[in-house]
Amino acid sequence: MKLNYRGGFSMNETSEVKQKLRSNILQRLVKSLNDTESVSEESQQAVELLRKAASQEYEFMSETGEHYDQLAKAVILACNLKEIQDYRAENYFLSPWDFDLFDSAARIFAKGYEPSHQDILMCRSPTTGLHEYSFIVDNIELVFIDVGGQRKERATWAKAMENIGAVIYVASLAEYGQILEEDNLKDRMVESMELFQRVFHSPKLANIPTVLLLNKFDLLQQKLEMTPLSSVFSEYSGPNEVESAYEFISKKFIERMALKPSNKDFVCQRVSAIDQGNFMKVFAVIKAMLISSSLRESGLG
Ligand SMILES: Nc1nc2c(ncn2[C@@H]2O[C@H](COP(=O)(O)OP(=O)(O)OP(=O)(O)O)[C@@H](O)[C@H]2O)c(=O)[nH]1
Ligand SMILES: [Mg+2]
Repeated sequence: MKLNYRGGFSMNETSEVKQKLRSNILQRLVKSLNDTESVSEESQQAVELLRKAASQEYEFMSETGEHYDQLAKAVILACNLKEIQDYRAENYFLSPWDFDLFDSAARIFAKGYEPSHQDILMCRSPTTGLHEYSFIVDNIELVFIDVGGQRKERATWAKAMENIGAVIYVASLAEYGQILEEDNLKDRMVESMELFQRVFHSPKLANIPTVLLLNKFDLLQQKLEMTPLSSVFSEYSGPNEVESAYEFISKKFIERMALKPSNKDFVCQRVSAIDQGNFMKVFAVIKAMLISSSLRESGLG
């Protein structure tokens, strides 16, 4: 939305993203190293440096700081370690997204690096609190309220639900077979389906049109290759391919909605939030639904 309706990102936002991307790589690398049994003797020193840097990012991450060159070298070395490559190939936890990020480590840690638009879209930045963004789209002002999805963030949702025109619920298609950061017994997709049911049937949202965006469609193929859908949903007997998997997943979400009667407007769309063209097409569908819904409400539709 910012790229299309706000002329892109400010210098501050770009520089913040640069630090966040570097931090994303460092933190995920250290997590992978902690989960890996052992690394060869000659890599130990680099690994120790990474662990130290991960706990004292402020000191290590400044490009002009005394440790930066050493840190950048250690990151690149670690990303290319056989142990990490093997771990990445096998591990359930890592989303396919981590693959791209680790492969881009040399570029992202190069001095003078400036994030591209695509890099900015790739940056993981968990939302805390409520954030309002306003956009003018075809002369209509749309105000979006972004809330965090993690459990500790959900207490803020009640406030965000006041006086809204629609709910946009974003769920990932590529997170089945991965656990929550905050609960290592819970599958992310199952949690997301249960949560969708609660949001959809929340008394506060009765009659509020709802859009379900099944996101990360671009990652589904890769995800299926890594983790067959039937290994998580034993009832799935279809082929391990994108269209059939999408149909099954979307049906499971929609079944949750149908558990109780409701006659509010609803639309479900597959989407890839990092693909600008695709996202704008989906956005047009959402806009059409909202306009027809508000016309109906005012008696004009
Ligand atoms: N490949 C791909 N990556 C995506 C897509 N949508 C989001 N991502 C990436 O997924 C990561 C998670 O994005 P966030 O914005 O942190 O996720 P969020 O759902 O807002 O998370 P919370 O704020 O904690 O609720 C980021 O690195 C994004 O670049 C997508 O459609 N395709
Ligand atoms: Mg967020």
